[in-house]
Amino acid sequence: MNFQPLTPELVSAFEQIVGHQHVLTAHGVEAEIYADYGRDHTEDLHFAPDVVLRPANAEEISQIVRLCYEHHIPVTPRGAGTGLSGGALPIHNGVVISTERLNKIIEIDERNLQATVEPGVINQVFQEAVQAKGLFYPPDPASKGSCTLGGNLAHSSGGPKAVKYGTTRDYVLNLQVVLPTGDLIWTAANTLKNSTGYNLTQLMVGSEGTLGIITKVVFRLLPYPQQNILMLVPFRQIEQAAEAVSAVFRAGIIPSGMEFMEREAIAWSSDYLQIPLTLPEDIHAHLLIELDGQDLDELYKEAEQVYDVLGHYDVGEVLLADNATQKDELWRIRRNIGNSVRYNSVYKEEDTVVPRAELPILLKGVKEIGARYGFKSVCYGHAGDGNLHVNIIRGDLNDEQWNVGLRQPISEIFELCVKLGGTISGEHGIGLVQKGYIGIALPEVNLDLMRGIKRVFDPAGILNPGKIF
Ligand code: 2HG
Ligand code: ZN
Repeated sequence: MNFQPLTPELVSAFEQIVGHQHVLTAHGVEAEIYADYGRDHTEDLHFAPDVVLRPANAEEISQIVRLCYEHHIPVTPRGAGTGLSGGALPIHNGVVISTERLNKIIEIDERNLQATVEPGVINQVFQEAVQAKGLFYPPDPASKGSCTLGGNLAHSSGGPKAVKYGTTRDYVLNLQVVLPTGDLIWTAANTLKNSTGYNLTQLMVGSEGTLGIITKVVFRLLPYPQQNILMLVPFRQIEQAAEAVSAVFRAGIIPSGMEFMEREAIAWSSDYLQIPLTLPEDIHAHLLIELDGQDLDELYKEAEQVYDVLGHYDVGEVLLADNATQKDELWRIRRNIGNSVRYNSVYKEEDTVVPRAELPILLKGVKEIGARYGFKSVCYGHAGDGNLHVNIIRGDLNDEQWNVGLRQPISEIFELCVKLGGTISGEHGIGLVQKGYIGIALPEVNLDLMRGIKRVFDPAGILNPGKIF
């Protein structure tokens, strides 16, 4: 990649476009603020951009990208920097384009149950805005309070509700995108159905900021489910918690949340949040199960069926959260596991995913590989999707063990996923840190097709270079 250095003429051209106060360089703002634009939530990695630009709208982004295309300057698009595979890291320095100022909810169309939104809107802000109108936008990443919709689109982010409602890609009707040449396009129409040529919308969703910068999105919405039941189920044997997951679905229940947490995950998070939680010695894992809908009586009947299924396992006393405060507390504990692990240690996040009923074999395999190679892991995640987050804890591993020694065991974990019919990332994407493993999941012919698509969209190879492949 023959990138050119940034010149003072280009920096002043950027100032003409976004205004002086929205051009940040290492010398302009406090070092810590500037440094933040060079990291995301991936391990403790940092890459310094040459300049950070904070455009106000799609037209400004289009002008910036056109200049970078003409002058071979690498561009890294950025939402809130909560990504977990290094997607927002400017690994070739150059320009970081932050979408933080594209933070408007343009329209909530109650007639069509659609909304037009800018990418810099925080996920939870959008969820609450539509909920105020009785509408529902289900995708709810653990980081929903800080992550942006643009980043959710870049990875087709999931979250606990994905098990019943699907992920971000299932709600996208249309996208306005700045292509790596600077051209501005809409990918489709604002329709629930579309069979007009290749699906550029779905190609863009999950492309991790490598095929275009999303500047507007039209989402479809659902009516808000007014009722929900939440239960925390303790298991004496960790494998049985994983087995019970698919048993609930086989009983005909589709929960709106089916989260697995091994003992340390729930213990570290409740400590981190200072939320007291009694954990009997003999309890080694929990399932957090949510049922939602419009009719509470129906939900209690479903809960009875779940209890019947759980009766076949060695479970402790089930906690049925019977008020909003208790529900919020249990969800806060689940949503902060990642933060609590980050607080305790640098970690490598392996976002493994397999067919749901294979989870017990995956879990057992991960622990066996950990024992064989001498690393500790804290496992939790969206068990209903067969998606297990394996947090490998750095602890006292030295640089050699951390950066080289772990490659083999991580490869074995991914090989096990693929053998079970799964793959190497369910929601966090490939970005920078999983690049070296993508060949375990995809043959060269598939990767060549993807490289060809990248060349068509980004002939100069300037957009988020060095990611995925
Ligand atoms: C979750 O499900 C996130 O909690 C991972 O996908 C969170 O590692 C994290 O920060
Ligand atoms: Zn997750």
